[in-house]
Amino acid sequence: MQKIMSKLRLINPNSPLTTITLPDVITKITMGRRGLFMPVNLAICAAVTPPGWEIEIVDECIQEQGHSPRADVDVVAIGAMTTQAKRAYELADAYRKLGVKVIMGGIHPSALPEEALEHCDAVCLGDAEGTFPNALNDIAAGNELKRIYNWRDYPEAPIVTPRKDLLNPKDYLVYNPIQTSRGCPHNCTFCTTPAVFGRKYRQRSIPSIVDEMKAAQETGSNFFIFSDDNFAGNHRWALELCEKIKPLNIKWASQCDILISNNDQLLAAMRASGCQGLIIGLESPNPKTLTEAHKNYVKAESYIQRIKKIQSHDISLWGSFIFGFDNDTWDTCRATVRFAQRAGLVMSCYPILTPYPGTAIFEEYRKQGRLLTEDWEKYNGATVVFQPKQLTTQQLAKAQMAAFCDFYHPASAFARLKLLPLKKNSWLANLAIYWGFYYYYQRHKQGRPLPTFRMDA
Ligand code: B12
Ligand code: SF4
Repeated sequence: MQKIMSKLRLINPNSPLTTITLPDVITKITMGRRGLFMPVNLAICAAVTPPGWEIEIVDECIQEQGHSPRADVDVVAIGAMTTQAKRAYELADAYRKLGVKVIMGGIHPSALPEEALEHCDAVCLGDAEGTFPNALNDIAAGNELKRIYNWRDYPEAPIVTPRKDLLNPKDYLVYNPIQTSRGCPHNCTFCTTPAVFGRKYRQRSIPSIVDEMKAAQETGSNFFIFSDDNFAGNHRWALELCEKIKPLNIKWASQCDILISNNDQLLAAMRASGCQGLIIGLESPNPKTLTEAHKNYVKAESYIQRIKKIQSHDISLWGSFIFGFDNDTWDTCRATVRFAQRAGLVMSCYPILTPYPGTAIFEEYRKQGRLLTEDWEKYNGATVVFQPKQLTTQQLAKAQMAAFCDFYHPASAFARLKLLPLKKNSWLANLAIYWGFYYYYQRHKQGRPLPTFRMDA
């Protein structure tokens, strides 16, 4: 039997209370699940932890009461998106006061390592696979921890299979996410993926993906979300993956860029391997906005034709748009929602433009004095944290809500989804989201009417 060397606690800090992730709203729209997405990042950290460590994962996002730091472990490792950073630092400070060593990683500490180092002993930059075991080995060997473990120093470390056995699938709506690749070859100026990880597209070994799926099938899972940045960053590899997973007879969904519409062979292989739907970052149907966002690998004028092509393969589309670019007005935001309805998207989302640290627009807005706050908790896509150009902050916030409420209104759902052929899951998701907004306005906004673009700004 392996001797226990030390105790390790991995923590997913609470996300701030934003509209879409308010715990009571989540519980309502997910019919009882406590969280949306299993924290795969920590399950990966657990998977690369060297033998001999006793591991516990604490997911604050599914807890009613926050986690209370206790000095009953030797090391705490905390992951954070930007919106989780404030809570992550509170936990890190509290653990350090108790004399526990703290390691931080994830997208925010990777973007701002110097800031994170004010609260922890070491930062793992980028992917955990190479960095995290080395940090733990240094602790186990009694070596001094380096301040920074940089993933670029471990280029050979492969993407591993996460230890999902340490989490309870019943806690999550998406209880079986699978990461097949990381990164994106594009360079949109608002996106943290190329800003923090560069543009190198990293693929996981196909046999390890297939094995992870087979193991999940044994526990009754047959629907998978591929939680990639861009499933189609390498068409040849994606085609091979589809061919290998086809015999598993599964259903899956993922996100990718719209250039997939160029490749009929890949689209057909995706559908044949069980692809039901794709989330595509469209940002805006306005060509000026795409230019502003440096999303120059595609022309907005070609969107409808590309969307129709993907839909013709019987793959449903979820469009992701962003509100708040300098070109945006109340009217362009309304036009975006009307576009999403006209395009027959089954789902869509409208986050508020957020200048995440590390991105080009963060630097640009900071130089222009347009950042209204650096309270990271507010960097959640549901709060206006910069001064928009053609809208007030209130108008921008209202446009986001009007977009969700108009798009998911049952009449809009009926026009997009029709009754036949019955898209049961899309209907359920649309009604659940509309119900979530209705509940939110009743419960948290004193019963005020839902915003709509039929009103003026
Ligand atoms: C699933 C997902 C979610 C899930 C939950 C994620 C979770 N479990 O916490 C949900 C749907 C809830 C979500 C919400 C949001 N998300 Co999100 N999400 C993702 C997505 C698609 C996959 C995350 C994932 O599981 N990745 C797989 C893991 C393995 O990758 P990873 O987290 O990067 O982890 C690796 C490294 O970063 C590192 N690492 C990570 N943590 C740690 C910890 C330690 C200790 C160490 C050593 C290393 C380490 O090692 C890991 C393995 O190599 C990513 C995009 C992506 N592909 O990563 C966006 C992403 C993380 N989300 C993002 C954003 C912006 C949001 C929202 C703010 C969006 C919005 N407007 O609503 C909200 C936040 C809402 C809120 N109130 O909190 C951004 C983060 C930007 C930023 N700077 O914070 C991302 C990167 C997408 C993007 N390109 O912009 N999201
Ligand atoms: S295509 Fe998507 S993932 Fe890639 S850089 Fe642009 S926004 Fe980011």
